[in-house]
Amino acid sequence: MNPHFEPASGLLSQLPLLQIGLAGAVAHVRLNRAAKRNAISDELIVQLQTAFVNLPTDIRAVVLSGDGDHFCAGLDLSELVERDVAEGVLHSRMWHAAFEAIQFGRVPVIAVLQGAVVGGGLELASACHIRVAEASAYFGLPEGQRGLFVGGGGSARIPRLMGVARMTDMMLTGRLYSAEEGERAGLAQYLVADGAGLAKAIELANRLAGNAPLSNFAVMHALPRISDQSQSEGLFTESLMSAVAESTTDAKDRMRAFLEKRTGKVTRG
Ligand code: 1HE
Repeated sequence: MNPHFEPASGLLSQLPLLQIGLAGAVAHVRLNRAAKRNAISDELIVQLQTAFVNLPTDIRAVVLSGDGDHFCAGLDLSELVERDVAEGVLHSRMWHAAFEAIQFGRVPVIAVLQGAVVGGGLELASACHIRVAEASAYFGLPEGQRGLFVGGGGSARIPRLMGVARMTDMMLTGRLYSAEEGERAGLAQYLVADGAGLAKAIELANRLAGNAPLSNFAVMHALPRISDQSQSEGLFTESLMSAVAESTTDAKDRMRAFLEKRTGKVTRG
């Protein structure tokens, strides 16, 4: 855990498969199961959901990372062996609920990716809003080789990042994407050196924690829904969302600050 982060207290400190730290408006949630390469057991899924629905109200952004050399090895395969069909559906729905709490929660989430980002690990990463990949990261969907299909929302989220054709190829052939290829294909938005991911994600989290909360909410909640709508419905939703956002005191204060030259310009410097 980054030394600037204070360990969370209360319920958030009682989730042993996660390590949660708080620093100002940013929470750092770390998968704490390096011995099993952060494989996602039922217990871990429940703890992830608990963490994301119980974030302190003053938290405005989250960094999600995995302890050790790998972000996440996906589904805990040791728990899969005895499951019947009905249990399988419920299990998948449990993942959906947890990852919905991440994607459609209150605050944006930035994932730090290193080593294996595979199977359910890639599904978890794709439920986050921004992904920072270290050079060691690699992406794969070995479900095809394991006799499985994605069950954690991957079929809905991953094609929205990289397209159906690329995901089909990954699943059918077992193809792995390197960090660089993943960044080019849309699986990650930032590519950094090994060991530099957490600092980059914290920097980004602090930056977006300073945005108007309603603007962040609109990006997280309206943008993916508008992209699911027809152009006509999407444009109408956009008008409603933008009118709501610009009507807030926060927006008016920020626009006034620019007009009165009290705030920065949009420059590259
Ligand atoms: C695991 C898991 C796991 C590691 N479930 N126990 N996911 C996969 O098919 C990926 C499977 N894992 C791997 O390919 C490798 O473990 C890694 C490339 C990620 C890492 O390799 P390595 O050499 O660093 O570690 P390791 O020696 O393979 O694993 C260390 C331990 O973690 C070992 O346990 P140990 O008791 O022998 O020490 C492994 O058994 C354990 N481990 N990965 C259970 N995934 C909602 S549907 C989603 C469907 C999927 O995600 S399918 C993809 C599953």
